[in-house]
Amino acid sequence: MTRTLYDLYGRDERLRFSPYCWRVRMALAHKGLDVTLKPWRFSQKEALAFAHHDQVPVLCDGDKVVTDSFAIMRYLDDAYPEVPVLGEGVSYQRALFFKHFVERSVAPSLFRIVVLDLLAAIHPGDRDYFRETREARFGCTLEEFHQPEQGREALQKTLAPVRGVLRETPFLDGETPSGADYLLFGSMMWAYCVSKETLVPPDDEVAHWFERMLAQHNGLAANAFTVRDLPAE
Ligand SMILES: N[C@@H](CCC(=O)N[C@@H](CS)C(=O)NCC(=O)O)C(=O)O
Repeated sequence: MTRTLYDLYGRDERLRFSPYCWRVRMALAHKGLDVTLKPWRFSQKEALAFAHHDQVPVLCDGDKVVTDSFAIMRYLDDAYPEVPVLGEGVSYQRALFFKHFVERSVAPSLFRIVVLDLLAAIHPGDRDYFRETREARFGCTLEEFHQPEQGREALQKTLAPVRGVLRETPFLDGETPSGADYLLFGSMMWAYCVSKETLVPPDDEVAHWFERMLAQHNGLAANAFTVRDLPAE
């Protein structure tokens, strides 16, 4: 059976930084499922028309088409129930809470730190679109939104409960990583792929956890192409 994931790429086709695609890639690897990545960029909306969607990730699993990263994680648990990533019932509800925590509390701080590096990492043909849509969303220019120190300070505070868990277990989901780890990792990997900025202090529990996450699934993320592999533009 063919399994394909539409995956955002940037100014180099090897640069894959979407936080939502990363959480799905980690979930697929968690379940030992192979996938072919299909490079996609913002201006290629027509390529997703078959899915009636305009954002990545889009997963095509045989005949089944699934959009939205969290829905894909849920689909993977339904279709491949061994080693669940979100689980069911109480476990699912907690993962849902954590997804909102990551998207509403963690991602905005990361955005403040890396927004201009992100702009530079995006394909040149997508930059005007990105600027226009994100400036409309933020209500200010990307340059005004770029506040790395403020972002780092907010991130440190926001990650306090995460740090609390990591003082007790090596991963957010316990002794081995699962859905919660992939949800947070997706966002941190996004920032790490596009920027060399320090996100959390190197001696922080979250920094150690991030290193452990990079190494998971045979170094799937550790081996990913990042801006560190690119010449300066
Ligand atoms: N809720 C969606 C969000 C997906 C999303 O925002 N994807 C971005 C790439 S990181 C995208 O494709 N954006 C298209 C656009 O902004 O036009 C999910 O979890 O999959």
